[in-house]
This record gives sequence, C-alpha cells and structure tokens, in this order.
Amino acid sequence: MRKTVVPMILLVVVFAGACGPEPIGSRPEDRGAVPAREVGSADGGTGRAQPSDACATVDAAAPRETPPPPDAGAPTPDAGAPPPDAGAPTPDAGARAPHAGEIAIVEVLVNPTGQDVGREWIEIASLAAEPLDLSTLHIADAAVDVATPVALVAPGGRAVLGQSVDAATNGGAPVTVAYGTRLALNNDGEELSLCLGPCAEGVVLDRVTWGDLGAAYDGHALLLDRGAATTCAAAQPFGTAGDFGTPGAPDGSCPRPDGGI
Ligand SMILES: [Ca+2]
Ligand SMILES: [Ca+2]
Repeated sequence: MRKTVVPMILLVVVFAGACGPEPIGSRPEDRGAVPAREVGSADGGTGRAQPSDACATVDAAAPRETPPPPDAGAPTPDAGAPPPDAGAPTPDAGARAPHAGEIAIVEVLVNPTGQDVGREWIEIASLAAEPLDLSTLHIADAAVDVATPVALVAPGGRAVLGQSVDAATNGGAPVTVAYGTRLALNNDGEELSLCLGPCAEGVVLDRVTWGDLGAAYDGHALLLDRGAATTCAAAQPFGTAGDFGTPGAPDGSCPRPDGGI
C-alpha cells in the first residue's frame, strides 16, 4: 500500500511548483534585470509580484479579446451613395422650341431717358402652355442680327433682352440676356423681328414695327397689347434712371392707347 501513495504526492508537488511563486533568485529582478512594466499596470508600477503573477504564463496563454479593426463595421460614407448630381432636375427637360406666334414682343424701351446706348431693352413673353427652349433665339432689325440665347421660358413667362445686364449701365432693368450695343433701336421708326436662328434664314416668331414715337415715349417704354393691337407709353416708373416701364413683369393696361402697330 505505501508504494502506491508516495508517487501521487510527488506528482502534486511538481504540478503546484509550475504555477506557484518563483523561487528567490530565479526572478529577473532578483538577477538585477528590470522587467518591463506598463504604467498603470495591476502591480501599481512597483514591480512586485502580485498574486495573479503567480500564473502569469497561464494568463499570457489565455485567449484575449481582440479589438476589432478601427474601421471594422464603420459605414463607408460614399458606399452606395448616389452621385452628387443624381436626381437633379435637368433644366431643359420637356422644353421644346417655340412655333411662330408662341413668343411675343410685348414691351420695348426704345428711347431711354438721357443717352440710349447700353440702356435699351426688349421684353418678350411666352404664350405657350409648355416650357420653351429659346437657346437659338435671335433678334434683328433691317440691318443688324444678334443672337440672344435664353435657356428656358416657363409657360406664360417673360425674359428681358437688353444691351447690357449691368444694372449700373442699363438704368436698373433686370435684363436676362445681353445682346450688346451693335443693335440700336431707332426712335423714329423701326422693324424688329424675333427669330429662331438668324432672321434672314430662320423661323420668324414675331415681328413688330413702329413709326416716329415722339415725346410721349421719351423715357417711357413702348407697351404692345398684342390682343388688342394697340400701343401706349408705359406709365410705371422703374430703375434708377428716371425711366418708365415694367421690364420682366406683367404690363398694365393702356388707359389711352395710341394708334397701335
Ligand atoms: Ca433708341
Ligand atoms: Ca413688362
């Protein structure tokens, strides 16, 4: 019976020594070496062995929680995101070129107060029920033809074509498209055409004429009531130069229309 008990006791002692305190003289600090310690480690930075150190090799071998990569699971900002302009309305969606008679010349500042150069303008209005593409628009008198491209005109909308878009130059008119000063409107008689493409070879959308306007139109825009075929001098002041008219806005009625066009 004694021969059976002794080996089991020796086995327990050997196994306990593998995980117990290291013998004096076998630890690194006892040999003069300074073990690496983290600031704020469990031993308070003293370097003294703590109870848990007894099985440090076991702890080191224990599975540790591995933190996920910094961006694991983080959404990628542009993953699947639509392009910045996706879904943006296309300005010319559904627009078409106008037919003759669908765009009308409705008001013209032929003879601005003071000097005319740089301050004349022509207001046009859409009579169509759909948006119109006026990118190939031209205006012309008997001698000069100029391009006046307008991107779009909404149903019933208006645009102001002028010699200058600079409000300081044009007297404060909200000009949509500038055509320069090469085309000058004669105060004593003119024929003005609105066309798709150059008027000499394109489609004439509208055409108006006037004779000698006289003093009543000095500084007053020429209002053209196309339904009634009458004209009159605008009476509503606008801008900064002492002129009268409604550039870009609906025209009032003519209380005392003149001879018409
Ligand atoms: Ca003029
Ligand atoms: Ca107007």
